Formats: sequence, C-alpha cells, structure tokens
Amino acid sequence: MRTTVGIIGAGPAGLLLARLLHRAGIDSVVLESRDRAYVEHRQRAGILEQGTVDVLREAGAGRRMEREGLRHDGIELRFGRRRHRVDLPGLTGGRSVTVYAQTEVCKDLIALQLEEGGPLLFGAEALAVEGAEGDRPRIPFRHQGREDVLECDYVVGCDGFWGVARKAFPAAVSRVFERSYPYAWLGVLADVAPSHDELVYARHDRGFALLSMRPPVARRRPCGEAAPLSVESFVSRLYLQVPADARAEEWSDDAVWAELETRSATDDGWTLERGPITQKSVTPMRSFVHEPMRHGRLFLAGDAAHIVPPTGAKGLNLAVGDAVTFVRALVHQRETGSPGLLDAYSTTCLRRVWQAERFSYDMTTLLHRAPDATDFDARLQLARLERIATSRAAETDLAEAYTGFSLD
Ligand code: RFL
Ligand code: PHB
Repeated sequence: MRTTVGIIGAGPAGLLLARLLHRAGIDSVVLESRDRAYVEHRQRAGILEQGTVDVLREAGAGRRMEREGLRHDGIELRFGRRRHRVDLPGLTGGRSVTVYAQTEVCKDLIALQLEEGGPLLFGAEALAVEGAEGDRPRIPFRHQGREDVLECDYVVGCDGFWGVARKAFPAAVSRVFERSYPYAWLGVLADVAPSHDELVYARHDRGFALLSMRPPVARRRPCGEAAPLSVESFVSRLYLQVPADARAEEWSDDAVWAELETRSATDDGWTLERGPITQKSVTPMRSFVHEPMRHGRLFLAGDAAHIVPPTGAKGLNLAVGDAVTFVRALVHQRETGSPGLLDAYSTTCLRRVWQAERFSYDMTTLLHRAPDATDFDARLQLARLERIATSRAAETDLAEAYTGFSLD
C-alpha cells in the first residue's frame, strides 16, 4: 500500500488532518487501531476555541456543529461562595467558545472521510515507523489479522500519548518535559439540564469542581407515548477533583452530587439540579511536551506530542492547530518547492503548545487544592482569583488564552 501522507490515529488530530489534506488534493491513508464505535463514543473534550470552529467550518465539517453547538460568551469563576463572570467577547474583541463534544467532532469527520476522503482503516494497528530519516518512511501495520506495510512520503503520528510514532524518534534527539499532578478528575455525564447556562469553574478548600454541559440531544419518546416523537434531552458534564489514585466505583452518585453542591455553593440562593448519572470515569492530570515534533519525514501532532491538564480546555484545540500547521506547510512546499514551512513545523507548533501548557498549568494550580497545600497557598489562590475579578488586565489575559491564540 502506498500514499503521500500516512496518518496513524483517527482521533481529532488524524481525522482533521486527513480532511484538510483531502481538501488540498493530497492523498492520505489513516490507520486506527480501535473500532469506529470506540472512537465515536470516547468521552473527552467539550470546548472548541473560536479558531477551531473556524477551521472545522472551512473544512466543510461544521454543518452539524453550527446547528447543535452552543456558543458561549462567558465562563464563571466561583470562589469564597461568590461568582465572577468573565465576559469573553467583551475582553477579546468578540471571541467566544463553542460547546460541542469531541465525540461529535469525530463522528462528523469520520462520516465525511468515509464518504469523500481516502482510506480510513479501523482495527488497523501501526506497529512502528521505519525509515523516518530517508525519503520513503514506512508504517508496518496489522489489519484483520494480516500484516501489511504502508509506504509514504510523510508520516504523521496522531496516535495520542500511548502511540508508537513518538518511539521512532532516536533517544539522542528526543527531549521530554513533563509534570504530573497529585490529583485527578472524576468526570460524570448526567441526564439533567445544566444548572447554570455557562461553564462554572469552582475553587473550594475541598478541591476543584467544574460544571459543564453537552448540547441537548433529540431522543425518541418510548413507544406508546403521545407526539411529539422526539424530545430534547439535556446533558450535564461535571467534574470533581479527586485523589490521584481514586477509582470511579468508589464514588456513589449521591456522594458526587453532594460534593459538587458543596464546592460550587454560592451565597445568592443558586441551587444545583440533580439527575441520573449515566457515566463515570477518572482521568489523570499531566503536563507533557516532546521536543522536537519532527524527525526527518516523521511528524507528531496532538496528544502524541503534548498533553495538557484539561482545566484550560486546550488539548483538542492544540491538536487542530498542529494539523492545520502541517497541511499549510505541505501545501506551501508543493506550491513553491520550498521546504521552509515543513522545516519550521516543530518550532511553529511548539510556540503555541508552550502557551497552552503555561495557561493550563496556571488554571490548574489556580483552582485545585494540592494534598500538601498550606493555608498560605490557599490565600494566594484567593488573591489570584481576586486579581482576575478586579483587574481588567488580568481578566483579559485569562479571556485571551481561554478563547485561544491565533493560528497565524
Ligand atoms: P487521541 O484522541 O488520543 O487519538 C489518538 C488515536 O490514535 C489511536 N492509536 C493508534 N492507531 C493506530 N495504531 C496505533 N499504534 C495507535 N495508537 C493509538 C487511538 O486509538 C486514538 O483513536 O489524540 P488526538 O487526536 O491528538 O486528540 C487529542 C484530544 O483527544 C485530547 O487532547 C482532548 O480530549 C483533551 N481534552 C480537552 N481538550 C480540549 O481542547 N477541550 C476540552 O474541553 C478538553 N476536555 C480533554 C478534556 C481530555 C480529557 N481526558 C479524558 C483526557 C476532558 C477530559 C476529561
Ligand atoms: C468538558 O465539557 O468536557 C470540559 C469543559 C471545560 C474544560 C474541560 C472539559 O476545561
């Protein structure tokens, strides 16, 4: 099998990359080790930056997102039983974010790829990347019990943190920068309307809580009920800071609701609506950057190259930025003959990546309580929050980073 760009992984990075290449008239093959249902239902990100929304729209993948996605013009910070709303467009010259789940972005891109794009093979596990330093890198892979090889002009490893592509970088050129955090997130999905119409980031002495949501889904009424045939069903996405070694099964639904209630409580009569919890999982928190993001004809994109703790909602948006940067560089080379932008790929991406790392770290340490935190640390967090609530400069800094740095 032969193609121009061999893509390992059909997460947001690999799928968008394949879509953008197709639109630019460049052929690709995507290898994905899991099956389609798994990729389409893995619960993860929910917030798209303005730039990500623009890219999806320009890629012809924005129709459902435009219909169903929720534009959010603000987020709320809660601390000391008070609330402070950050007016995103007011502080950034009109930028906002959109609530639209990663599962839906992936479904939209998969449908387009299968309909219009090049091959996308599910159940196809890349085993290695070979020959990155030469002109013809190769990806040996296993598909439906058979071993095969994909020969490429370029390989892009979009295979997430646990993938194989990063391992093909020689130890002598790899540098890793990382930090793990002494806590994790318990994430739940609940069939209940959100109790606030914007996202709530809450800092409490017992730890962090996040109230988020998913766009309402249309569900068919059970048989026998009167029309209308479908109802809008609301979904809340909620997160709690938990110890790093916590297990989801340890948390009863009542305990989850009680803790969310305590951590997001205010003095103004606001209440948290409870509902049936349909999913629970624990996510570790990590910051990680692999430098460089390119070796010869092998490029890394998305979580394969960098991880951020989810507090800043940046992971998927960074993956989108990498895909756009790679396609621009390849198109530039095709049109001008100059490899300049491909040579600059790593440097260009890492500039954005480190800004997202900085912001995600800041948001994480601003809002979480470390197990060894002292009263002094707690007071400092409150002072940092107070500063954001009272200084337009500090608040603008947060709003600019939250809505995303420009891709240009
Ligand atoms: P993915 O999504 O991990 O996809 C990698 C794909 O590669 C496949 N794969 C292989 N395929 C073939 N051969 C191999 N050898 C392979 N090895 C792996 C895997 O099966 C998989 O399908 O990486 P990608 O595309 O880089 O996308 C990154 C995002 O998924 C991630 O950064 C975000 O989900 C992070 N994130 C958030 N990002 C945001 O921008 N906004 C958010 O609001 C946000 N919230 C979150 C998040 C991540 C979370 N978790 C669970 C880590 C909330 C949470 C709780
Ligand atoms: C989500 O809705 O899943 C979500 C929202 C904001 C974050 C992280 C996750 O910072």
